[in-house]
Amino acid sequence: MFEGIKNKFSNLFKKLPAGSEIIRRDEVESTITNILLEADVDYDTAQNITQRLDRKIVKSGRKIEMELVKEYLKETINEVLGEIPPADDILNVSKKPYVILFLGINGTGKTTTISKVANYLRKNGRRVVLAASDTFRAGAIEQISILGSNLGVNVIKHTAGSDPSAVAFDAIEHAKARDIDYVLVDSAGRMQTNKNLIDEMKKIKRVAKPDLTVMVLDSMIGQDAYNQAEVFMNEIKFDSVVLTKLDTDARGGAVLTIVHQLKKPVLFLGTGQGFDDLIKFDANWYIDKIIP
Ligand SMILES: Nc1nc2c(ncn2[C@@H]2O[C@H](COP(=O)(O)OP(=O)(O)OP(=O)(O)O)[C@@H](O)[C@H]2O)c(=O)[nH]1
Ligand SMILES: [Mg+2]
Repeated sequence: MFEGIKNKFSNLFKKLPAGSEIIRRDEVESTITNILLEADVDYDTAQNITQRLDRKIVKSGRKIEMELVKEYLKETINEVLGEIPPADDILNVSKKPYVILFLGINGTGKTTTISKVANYLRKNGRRVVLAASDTFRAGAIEQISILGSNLGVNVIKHTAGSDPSAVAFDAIEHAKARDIDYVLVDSAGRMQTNKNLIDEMKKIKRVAKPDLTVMVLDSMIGQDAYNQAEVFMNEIKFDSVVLTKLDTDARGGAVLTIVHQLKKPVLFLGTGQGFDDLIKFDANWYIDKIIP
């Protein structure tokens, strides 16, 4: 994971042996900007990071070692990630059932993520039910039913084409009647038109009143992930983001763009197709992964 960005930073910081000073500040900074851009960090965020870094370098005087630049870079990224509060701990909630709605464009990994989150909750001793609220895509109900049965988790479903909000509503009633802790609501990623999709999401939100709305974004599409989220955000409020497919050659910089531009925390990272391929996002872990 994050091999590209990690190797580039590693090469940059290896260039000068320990103890030697950097000679061209501007060169180091433009290299860092490029590494960030190549890792799918958007231009504004990359600039913001290098400007802050520059201020730290300038402040510490003219003679500066590469080792210190690295520490400053880590510090800067930590500041960027710390500008918004981290995502809520979904294990530590006071409402029952706690309803989580998963949104996103088709194929980003919503349904797979739901199965992983269900697995995570189950492993932590929580009771879960799934709502098969993607009633639009052929095969979606079957897909989530199979995942549910493999996990040993109940799936509330209606027939294909039925009202997604009604499915969510029933799943919540089911949870209330059976003392179930969490309802995870799936949703369609595509409908006849984008307007239909957005209207449907709004309706599910109105009816299910989710305690947490999670936007699922595919890290493989780089910059577009951010653009997609922005479109959604203007229409439907969401609380946090799950970034999927980080096990592929996705470059991982989207994390910084999401936090800096969308001002939303990253809740989980998806790192594969299996139930256990889910990592709870942590800023220090991320920084250590991208800067060796
Ligand atoms: N490698 C990898 N594949 C993933 C990950 N998350 C999801 N996928 C795959 O991406 C594809 C789409 O995943 P789904 O969970 O069906 O996506 P969705 O958002 O529910 O798609 P729609 O229901 O069509 O809107 C599947 O083949 C998943 O196995 C991940 O973290 N890593
Ligand atoms: Mg799906």
